[in-house]
Amino acid sequence: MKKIVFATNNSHKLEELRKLTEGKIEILSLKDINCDDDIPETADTLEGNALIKARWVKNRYGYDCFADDTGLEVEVLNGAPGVYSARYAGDGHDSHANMKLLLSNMTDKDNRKARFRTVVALIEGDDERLFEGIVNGLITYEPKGTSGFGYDPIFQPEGHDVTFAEMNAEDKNSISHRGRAVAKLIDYFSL
Ligand code: ITT
Repeated sequence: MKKIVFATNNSHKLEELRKLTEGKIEILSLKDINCDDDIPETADTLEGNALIKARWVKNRYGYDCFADDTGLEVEVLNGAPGVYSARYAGDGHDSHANMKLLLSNMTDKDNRKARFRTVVALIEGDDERLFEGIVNGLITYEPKGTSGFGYDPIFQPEGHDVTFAEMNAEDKNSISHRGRAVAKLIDYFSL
């Protein structure tokens, strides 16, 4: 089976990726290659950060790999928090604080349209490639559900009346931003 490193420090993403690629790709984690670096994400685009993470692993550890950078883009906030989604309420990757701030910035907003966008950067040898996945939806007025991670409790995907956090992992994966980007990656590998 094809084997490749997934450059993430987010255990939830790793778990989703392993489910999405089950039987097709063996995903190695950063732990598996003895990397516990806190990879800096200094770009101002998802594409830029995904490439930084993948290049970090390729250049320092030598493995072919891919990385994912994801942002929640809210229409009425001109695309915020976007590339800054992880640090919206400050450093520390605190999902609860991030959701609370987002909901408070939207209390008087009727336009709840938002989308999750994932960019996957793949590096194989000298070859770099990007794959994008998008899911449109709405920001709810309060958090609902306990599955998933990050902003899942306040994101209701288009065509559904529940949030990502009220769906099981398979249902989220089948329509999510990450699921769509990874489907393109699997397609590219012709698996
Ligand atoms: P790595 O960079 O190590 O992969 P990260 O958690 O820092 O992990 P991002 O830079 O892509 O990941 O941060 C994106 C933010 O958006 C972060 O706060 C996540 O919790 C959130 N996020 C990413 N994917 C999500 C998803 O599928 N559902 C809900 N929130 C998500």
